[in-house]
Amino acid sequence: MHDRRSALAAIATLVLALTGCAGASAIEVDEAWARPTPPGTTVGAVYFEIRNSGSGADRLLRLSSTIAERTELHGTMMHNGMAHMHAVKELAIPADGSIRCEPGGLHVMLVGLQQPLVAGQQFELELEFEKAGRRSVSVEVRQPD
Ligand SMILES: [Cu+2]
Repeated sequence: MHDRRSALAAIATLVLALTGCAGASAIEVDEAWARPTPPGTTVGAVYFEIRNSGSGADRLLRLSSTIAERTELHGTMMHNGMAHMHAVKELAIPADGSIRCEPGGLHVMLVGLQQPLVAGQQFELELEFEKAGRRSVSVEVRQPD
């Protein structure tokens, strides 16, 4: 009985080691927040941090929300002293690393908001990763820190 248990434990350890070698990702999305929008505005921005504590890189492929017509990932580049936004098709999340979306940098753009974002509200944002699959996060509407 004892031998069998230790054999099972050895197999479990081996399986863990193998999946580690295959480069599993372990994704967490933290501190999701959005700035309140003035009335009449139909675009909003969402910020968060994506952490990958796994041994393999992952990629953010798609985003969606039910509160806007389109949910896009944008980057910000400075050109002649002006900030310009551009669409980012996919975002690599390095193994044992993190990506921060923050004002003036990477952000999620909500285009075609059905109603303004009001401080104190929350809404759901869905992220789809190549390896980690779908994650739903709750976004808090609040003023920047
Ligand atoms: Cu944008």
